[in-house]
Amino acid sequence: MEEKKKVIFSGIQPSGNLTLGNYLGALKNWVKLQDEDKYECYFCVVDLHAITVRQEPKDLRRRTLEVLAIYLAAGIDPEKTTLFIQSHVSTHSEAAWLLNCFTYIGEASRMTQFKDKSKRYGESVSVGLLDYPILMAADILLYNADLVPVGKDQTQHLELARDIAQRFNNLYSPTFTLPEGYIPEEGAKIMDLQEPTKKMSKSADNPNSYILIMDPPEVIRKKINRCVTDSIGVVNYTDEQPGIKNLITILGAISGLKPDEIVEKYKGKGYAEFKKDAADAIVGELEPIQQKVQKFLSDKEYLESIYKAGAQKAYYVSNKVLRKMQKKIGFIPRA
Ligand code: ATP
Ligand code: LTN
Repeated sequence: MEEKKKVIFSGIQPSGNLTLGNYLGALKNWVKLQDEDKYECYFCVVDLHAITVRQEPKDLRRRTLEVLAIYLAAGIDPEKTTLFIQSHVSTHSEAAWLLNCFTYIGEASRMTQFKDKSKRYGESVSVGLLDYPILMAADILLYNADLVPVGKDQTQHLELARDIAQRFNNLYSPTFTLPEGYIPEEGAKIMDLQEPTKKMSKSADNPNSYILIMDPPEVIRKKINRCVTDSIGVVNYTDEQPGIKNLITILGAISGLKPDEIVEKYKGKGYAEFKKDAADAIVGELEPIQQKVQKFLSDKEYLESIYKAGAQKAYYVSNKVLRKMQKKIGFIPRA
């Protein structure tokens, strides 16, 4: 008999326009994993997560479809992979409630993402933001995912998912697979172009801080040209030069070159040339994707057929696990 394939689950929020960080830290690796043909992959547009901060309804609708189109344009193949929209699969919300009751306030409020974001919103931070990693745990555990490809910023959330899974397994009986993170070597953390000690984020206030997957070539060139570097003037991969280090990471993730190979290549050359090459590489990578995104977005019927089939499959798989959880907790099985 064929051995059971390992399961992969991941998602991106439609909470803003996707950045180069999302692409290099997440999407590009998903495509690689999918193409290895040894995993059963589920990739989701996590719109339930997006509403942990206020969203304009029409923007949320537009972006949700755009994220789906970006998945497809980046090379996610719906023939091989289950692609769906989180809110279309009700098991996620249901399982999140159950898991809430197996998570401690202390654990949830220790999450750095919650602490960072709640600083910004103060007292009016939503309970949803605290609950965010528990919904994420539900996403992952419902599919018994073995591997979760994410950027480095998500490792703490993954550990929480493992802790919750283990707690449930210990209290009842083995129910969930303990998921492992799968953090790419290159591109694990792309930094803000203006403050290169912070991660590049689609919710940053200054648009010069990030490159969007959909930024036109001239905008990409301008942003790279303006990105913060230093006065040292030598292309080196070191924490003392976080701006240059970040560009090396970006170039490496796109070209496959190792940081020291890039440093070697730019020995004796100035930042201007280095920046120009980095911008060329980014444009070269993103331009074909942008064209495909436009093509997919102009075919709403096709998009609909993809997310409809994806939700059906996802519901079927996740509902079995949800029923198991309910049964173990002590709910009366439905007649
Ligand atoms: P926000 O910036 O609004 O908090 P986000 O972009 O971090 O959002 P998601 O859209 O949920 O959050 O992230 C999707 C994926 O992209 C995750 O796997 C995350 O680790 C990855 N990711 C996001 N930003 C970066 C980055 N700067 N570098 C590498 N990976 C990133
Ligand atoms: N919190 C994640 C997005 C996310 C996710 C998931 C990632 C929600 N559910 C399940 C992997 C698996 C983030 O990247 N910001």
